[in-house]
Amino acid sequence: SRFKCFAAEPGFFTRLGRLIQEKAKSDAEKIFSGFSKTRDNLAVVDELLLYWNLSDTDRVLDELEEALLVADFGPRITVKILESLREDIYAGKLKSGSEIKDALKRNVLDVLTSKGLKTELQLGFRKPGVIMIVGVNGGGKTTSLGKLANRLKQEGTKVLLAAGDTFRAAASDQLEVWAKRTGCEIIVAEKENAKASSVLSQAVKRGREQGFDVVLCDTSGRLHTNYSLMEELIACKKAIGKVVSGAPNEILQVLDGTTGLNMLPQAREFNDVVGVTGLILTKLDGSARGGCVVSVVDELGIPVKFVGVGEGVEDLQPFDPQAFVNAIFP
Ligand SMILES: Nc1nc2c(ncn2[C@@H]2O[C@H](COP(=O)(O)OP(=O)(O)OP(=O)(O)O)[C@@H](O)[C@H]2O)c(=O)[nH]1
Ligand SMILES: [Mg+2]
Repeated sequence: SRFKCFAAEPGFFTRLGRLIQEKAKSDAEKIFSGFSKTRDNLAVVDELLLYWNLSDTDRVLDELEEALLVADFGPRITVKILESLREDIYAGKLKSGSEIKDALKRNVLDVLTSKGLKTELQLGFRKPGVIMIVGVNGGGKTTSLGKLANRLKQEGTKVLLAAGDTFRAAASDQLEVWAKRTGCEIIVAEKENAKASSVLSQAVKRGREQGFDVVLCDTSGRLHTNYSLMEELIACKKAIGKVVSGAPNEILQVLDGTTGLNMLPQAREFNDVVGVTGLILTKLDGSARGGCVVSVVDELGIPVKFVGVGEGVEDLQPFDPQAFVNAIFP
């Protein structure tokens, strides 16, 4: 592949991250269709603004507020955006419905980009780059890991999967299916009751010895309130770091997009315990609450790196703020 010839050069992972990110722009249709439910939820915005006139402003802004809250933008951002629109309307800076809509889009984009958060994967300088996937049960960790493996594979990288979910019996079988589907190698526990941390550290060792570019580590689902299981994650992180210093380079937390703002407490807790470097918001195709993407970035200051917009292998998309804004406010 066109990527492989750069493999020995410095900047390998920077280029890889950028290449993947650029795909989001060429694949804006997937993002667009993935956010259809949220877009339907926000269609009222167009109706409101189509017939807007100055004397109507307070009523229209009240209804706009309602629409943003229903789509889970969260009270803080909603109030902030509405205040800014109100001010600009009464100052005479926004003179038509379409100008108001453009300003709304600009405001949302600002929230997503103002902190300068990096949406590309950051895999450091050493091989293998290690990504650990964490989150509560059933959020879509293993599926997202499989889709990510597929994407990395498409860029010509050599990927090793690590079945760190030693808790659920069928978990490694599920990951083996993804290994076959994507043509990646996989490390699973050699014996029953193996510790997750030792499986992951073995995998990273093998990744280092056999020249893998990236090791993707699955972990079992756990509630953020379960202290001993959260401790296990710390042990996994440490064990990986002993093999390759600076690893895991990315700790990506998977959040179920259908839960909307309810994802915030678990996101905070995981971040406090293991230090989350990026978020993957899944199942947005089944959610009308896609505004949570904006509130989660604003509340946590952690970038959304990928969004899951369907069950297919291609349906994990790099997050592009502009494509997202265009998808929800067409
Ligand atoms: N529609 C849709 N479904 C998804 C998406 N991501 C994951 N799923 C589905 O969510 C379900 C759970 O996915 P898993 O990947 O097994 O979740 P997990 O977090 O690994 O679960 P545990 O390992 O049990 O904690 C599966 O049926 C997936 O197909 C998505 O973006 N869109
Ligand atoms: Mg899983």
